[in-house]
Amino acid sequence: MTVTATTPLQTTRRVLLAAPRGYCAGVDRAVVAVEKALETYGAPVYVRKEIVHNKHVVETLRERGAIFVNETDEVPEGARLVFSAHGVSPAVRASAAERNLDTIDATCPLVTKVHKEAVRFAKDDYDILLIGHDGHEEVEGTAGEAPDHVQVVNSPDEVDKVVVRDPDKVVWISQTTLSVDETMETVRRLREKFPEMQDPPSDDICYATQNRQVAVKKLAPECDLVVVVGSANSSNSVRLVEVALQAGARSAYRVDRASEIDEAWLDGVTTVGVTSGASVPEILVQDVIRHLAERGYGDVEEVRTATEDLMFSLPRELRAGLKAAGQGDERPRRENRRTLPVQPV
Ligand code: 2E4
Ligand code: SF4
Repeated sequence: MTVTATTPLQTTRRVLLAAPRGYCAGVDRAVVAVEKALETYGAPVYVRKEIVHNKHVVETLRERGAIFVNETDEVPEGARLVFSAHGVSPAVRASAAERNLDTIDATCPLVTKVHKEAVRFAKDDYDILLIGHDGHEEVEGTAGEAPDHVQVVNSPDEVDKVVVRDPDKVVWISQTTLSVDETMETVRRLREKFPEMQDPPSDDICYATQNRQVAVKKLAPECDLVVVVGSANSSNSVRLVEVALQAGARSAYRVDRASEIDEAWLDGVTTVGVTSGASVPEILVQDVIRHLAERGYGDVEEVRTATEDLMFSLPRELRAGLKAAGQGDERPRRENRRTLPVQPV
């Protein structure tokens, strides 16, 4: 008889908690930018679109005096407007300037990097294949840098319909929050079609997106259920559900908050994986952990695949404003503070 080594059968209820999870450097910077703008200039501070795609963050900032708008023409002439972390096109900047808006640009620097790639390749007259989701704010902003050169490729299945002017002058770039595996499949099919296609100068899918996917992949095969905390319009959070299922989780769901966990999801479940998207405050994850502990899942083990210490300085316009108001731009590291006040959820 051949005896093979197997993992001992897990019989006690437990939680595997992914790390890294939650806030990335770009989200932290954007949320702090709105908080500091409110503290320094007073309410209202206008914000174009959701500063990050998280209901709790948006509701909390709204209570403090932020006014979220869809477009610049909803903002009174001369008022202060923050651009969200997902970035804006030059057309949006121009319309804000026309209205004399005092803008604070909270675009994540890693999104700005992709904008610069689009500008550079358009200048060299490349056909730019932007892998990303049509209608997502980040894709609108990046495509808006070079609308005549960019076409959006939503998925591997869309590769068949891509047409370019010169197959020897094509480059692909991407949204920052995609599934790494699905994007690589899109790139593989594009390269089959356009063998001379150029790669972007560096990874466009950012470090935070990649790290959160690696962590959830590690714990997913052991999980009967994976709970991803994040909002429905948060691309990177939704991708974590897909990645967990592809990596072997028996089931995976996204919730905005603990109370959305359906009791039926826990039927027969021994191991629950928990993670959160890059726009999700840690207090929402801790609520989920408490909720699960009350149902017998009190044993929590962290599964860490990377350590993150990146921190971006605040937007330049805000730093100048803080200096003029005699305030500093320092902030404690994310892990040492609550970015948002604790509220009943
Ligand atoms: C800016 C760029 O892009 P996604 O929908 O995942 O945004 P979310 O606000 O959930 O996450 C933060 C973020 C912001 C990610 N990339
Ligand atoms: Fe920036 Fe990445 Fe965070 Fe998006 S997920 S805000 S690109 S660090």
